[in-house]
Amino acid sequence: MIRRQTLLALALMPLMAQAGGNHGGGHEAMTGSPGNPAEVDRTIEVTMNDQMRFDPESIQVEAGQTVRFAVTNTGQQPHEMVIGTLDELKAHAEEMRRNPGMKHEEPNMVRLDGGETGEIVWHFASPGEVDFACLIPGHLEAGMKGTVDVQATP
Ligand SMILES: [Cu+2]
Repeated sequence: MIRRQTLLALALMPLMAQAGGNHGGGHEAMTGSPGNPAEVDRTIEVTMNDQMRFDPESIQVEAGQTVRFAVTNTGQQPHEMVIGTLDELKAHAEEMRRNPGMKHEEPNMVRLDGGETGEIVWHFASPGEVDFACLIPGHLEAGMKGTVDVQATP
């Protein structure tokens, strides 16, 4: 009986880990929330390219800031910038691999065809590290990701 429960617990563990990586509200406090375009503190320009890179890959902001990411796809292929924790982003990338036709439009992301520009307005509430990535199949795996270092307000 005990052995059976242990096995069940072990079997459930990967599922639980995966569920934790989904769009649970629990992460929101950590990564921030959609920002109010009328309250933007600063604009940061980001480019995405067919070398599967964001430029810059490393961004610093202060906790409490609302940031407008002005994003340009300088490549020919579609790319997207999605903000979240790396676990969340990987789980989402896996979902997209299983459903290639999946359309997703959320305030934490912008998807752009080659040459297009767009923006994300995001409020970084608390200090910590927030990740961003391109979730088009193969892109995150090729290294298309970056981090926002949210520093404590002095
Ligand atoms: Cu991409």
